[in-house]
Amino acid sequence: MKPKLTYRMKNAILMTVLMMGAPLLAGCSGGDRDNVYCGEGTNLVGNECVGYNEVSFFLRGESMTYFGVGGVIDEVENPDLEVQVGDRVSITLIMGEVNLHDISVEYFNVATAKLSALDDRDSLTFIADAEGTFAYYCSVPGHRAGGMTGNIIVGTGQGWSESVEAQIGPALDVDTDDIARDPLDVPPPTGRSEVSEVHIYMEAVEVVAQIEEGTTFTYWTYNGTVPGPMFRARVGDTVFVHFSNHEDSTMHHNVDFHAVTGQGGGAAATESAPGTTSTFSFKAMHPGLFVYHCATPDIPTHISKGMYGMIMIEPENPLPTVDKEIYIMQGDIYTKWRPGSAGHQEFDDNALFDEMPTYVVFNGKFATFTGESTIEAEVGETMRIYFGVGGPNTVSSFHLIGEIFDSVYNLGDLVSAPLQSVQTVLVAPGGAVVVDVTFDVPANYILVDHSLTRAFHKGAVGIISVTGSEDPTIIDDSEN
Ligand SMILES: [Cu+2]
Repeated sequence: MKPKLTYRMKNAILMTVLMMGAPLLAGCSGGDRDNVYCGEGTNLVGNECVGYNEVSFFLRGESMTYFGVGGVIDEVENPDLEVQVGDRVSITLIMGEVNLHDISVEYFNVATAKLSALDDRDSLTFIADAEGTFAYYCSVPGHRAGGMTGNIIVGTGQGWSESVEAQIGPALDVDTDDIARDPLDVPPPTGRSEVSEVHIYMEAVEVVAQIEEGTTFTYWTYNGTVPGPMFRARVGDTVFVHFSNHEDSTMHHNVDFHAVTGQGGGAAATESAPGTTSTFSFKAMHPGLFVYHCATPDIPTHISKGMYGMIMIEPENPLPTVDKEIYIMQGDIYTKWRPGSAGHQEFDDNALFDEMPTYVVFNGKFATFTGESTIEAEVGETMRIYFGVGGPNTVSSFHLIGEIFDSVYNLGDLVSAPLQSVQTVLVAPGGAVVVDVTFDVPANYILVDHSLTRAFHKGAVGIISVTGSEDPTIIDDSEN
């Protein structure tokens, strides 16, 4: 607290000197704001011409933090920047690392350029013409939530600091017609009883796609879809991961496999700058259905924007065969506007911090498996659903309206005997489950997160449309 007082006092003394030395209200022609001309060295604040100081701050961007450079804020993390009403304020960003950062002050509608190279610098300037407390922050997705934010305190810091409600911008051109991975895109069982080497190929790609009709969102993905591909290996196999980060990416990316025993699940070994490739291998020590996800800071942001998928490590005794296998993952997305807002949705760091998702989705999109994307099946068919939660934050109460799961390989455990006859199964973020269901009568069965606000308002809903012969001994609704 001490530096603040010191700085404020110094500033007050400077102001006093300036006030005594210059006829500050000269050139001010009265109360009508439109006709006011303020003389040199003064700025219009309200209806008055007020003498100002030139106030400069330097901030070094490093490790998801702004560090003050010089003066009373030297080496202070995310320092309060204290100025007087009317001051002409300049803030210079100095890059302390290779990353992507800027400084934005939304209230005064100014920002520095986005910088990436070590020691790069750029400045913003504005006139502090309103008393209050105003945030400065890094506008790169995830960086505000990751800690790159502080306050500009103008005058007492009290007063009107309400920011204007921003309007959604127009929808962007899409890079892909469908961000959702086809739920039927499941690799076949290995069919092996011997161990082997398995090679898997992953590419981090950042794409614009529709999150719902008329609304676009910038996703970060593995191989261009949400979730990334499902992979399959067998316990004891050695898996070689070939990971590349597309040259057009704005961010570093990597992958952390929950199936890996060892440092970060492979995150450090795969950390890749745009346009680079890395490889590592691991031994599949445990059978199970495992989530993988990006673990580059800000990790929750990378996951929320779509960087997750699953790998199945088959047990020595394979699961019984079924007619159809499908692959679904739930994720929570944090945007500035609610679902149904036409335009380009922006990521909202504050909503992420508060864990208040605007969208909760299956395979990346609002109400994905409806309309033309409805999943189809026939009466008598057995279906196995590989279901995981990428999150980053929401637990799923996974439920299929109109059916009961015959078998549940709870927690993705493929060794223990499955649970039988289950209505709803809890799946943690970074967790998975395998459920088997047999369709006995035709219906539109509805997949939901049974935290139903998420299903019916935020998008965690899909349909399995089952056709075939009625069976009135099971359900007789012919009277309706
Ligand atoms: Cu990433």
